[in-house]
Amino acid sequence: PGIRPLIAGNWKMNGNARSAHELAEALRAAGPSLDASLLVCPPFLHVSLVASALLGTSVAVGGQDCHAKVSGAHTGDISAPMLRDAGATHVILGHSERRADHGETSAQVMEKAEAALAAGLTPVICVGETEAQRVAGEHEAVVGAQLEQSIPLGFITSGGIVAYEPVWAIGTGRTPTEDDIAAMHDFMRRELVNSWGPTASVTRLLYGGSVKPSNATAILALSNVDGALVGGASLVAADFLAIARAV
Ligand code: G2H
Repeated sequence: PGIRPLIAGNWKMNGNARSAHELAEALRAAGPSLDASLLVCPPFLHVSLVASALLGTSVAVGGQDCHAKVSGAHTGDISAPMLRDAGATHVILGHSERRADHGETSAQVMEKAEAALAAGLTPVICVGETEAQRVAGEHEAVVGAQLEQSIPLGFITSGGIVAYEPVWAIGTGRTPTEDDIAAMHDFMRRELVNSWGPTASVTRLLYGGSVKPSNATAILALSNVDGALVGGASLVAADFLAIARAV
């Protein structure tokens, strides 16, 4: 109670200008009738056009990463102020695909989150264990360390969002059991409140990893699950909205 759920779409490296625009148009009308807030995170190239298409609606737009610096000689990178300028209000940071494909560390995620906050963006920091870590029973230790090492000062008080995405559930169609999700979200809540105080009792904790219309109702009903970070199913407007209606 007290936390309005957030359904966030991570479009990853998919689509083109036309499909991005069509997806935005399909979400335009739906926002006001939902009990959840909506966020979509297109590829950088499409942030501006999606933000324009969603201007004046309650659907927020975010990037999928940002650089820790404001500007400079960083070929191929995009800064937090650039995202803000393009109409974004949020940015996903430390997604496991960034950690795996680009070797991003929690320390770098913290720097990026600081840059995002300084630019007025709300960071969505992703954490999660690998399958080997889960099998070894290290999932809480891993996620606890990621939270400790990637969340900067000011994140909790600024409404920063945390997404739990077990790496082995991403894009695989496999999801943890409901008990496992609830246990991890309860653990994250305890850790955050221990570290940051009572303000963290209203920090949004999203679950991500193969969320789809068929499992959304059960997942979104779990204790301390305040929304979802949706990949594949966010590329189909009807599926994304069905997940939002499952709140
Ligand atoms: C996890 C998730 C969205 P998917 O990466 O961030 O993707 O829903 O395709 O598993």
